Amino acid sequence: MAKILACSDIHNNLRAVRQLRSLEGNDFDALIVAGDIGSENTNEVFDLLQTFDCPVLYVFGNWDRRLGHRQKFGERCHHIHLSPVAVEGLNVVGESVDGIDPEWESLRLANDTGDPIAIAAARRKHIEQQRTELSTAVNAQRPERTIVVSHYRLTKTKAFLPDIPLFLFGHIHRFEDTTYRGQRFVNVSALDKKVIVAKKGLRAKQVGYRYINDGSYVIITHTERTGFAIDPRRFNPDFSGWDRIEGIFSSSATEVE
Ligand SMILES: [Mn+2]
Repeated sequence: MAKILACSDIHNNLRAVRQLRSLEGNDFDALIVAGDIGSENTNEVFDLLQTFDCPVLYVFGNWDRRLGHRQKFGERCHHIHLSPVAVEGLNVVGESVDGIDPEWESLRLANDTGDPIAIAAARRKHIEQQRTELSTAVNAQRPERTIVVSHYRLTKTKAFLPDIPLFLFGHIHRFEDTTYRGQRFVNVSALDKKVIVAKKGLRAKQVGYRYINDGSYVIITHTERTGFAIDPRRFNPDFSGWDRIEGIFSSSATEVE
């Protein structure tokens, strides 16, 4: 049996990672991060994730544009972009379209004629090329036992990854578990999920808004006999004494401890 913890969208929120750490034990075969780690305290985030005592497999998202594809964050951390890692009878592989990709950087320089249309065309070609590489890497070894991880939900997967049973993604901060044409798509949702609140009975406009982090993630188990089971979990913080404020995001709000 394989047991995997999958999360996403950390957005530099170290406290959210500490909360996750305090909620879960060391019985995972792997940890998966579906992007948006954040580039402000990346090393601290990975140091904490590595305390789970298992490989940390990640892809990049739009918050990770300043991070290098080949940057090293620790012995146990693996950027799984086009690069499968074996986990208890499964393979886990990913796709990063964000971050500093040395292959694209050299292509971009070679194509730098000052023509933005030519650059855009080269970029599209490069992404297509990566999809082909991903498809080749996946189909080379038991695609029916492979999990594909990306930050944005992949589309048209029946065309280039037809035998993959499970896709994990993030970016949209909402848990989702859907099956489409026999393939399962799970939004593992956000560890960093700030809910704006105001003290019950007080006039928020006068005393200011606060936030409570209601992060969520999933636990994935896999057995040969029963296939994949997805168990969504959340921090479930105590909202008693607070009113949730919908439709407002206050960047000056401080966290309720
Ligand atoms: Mn994102």
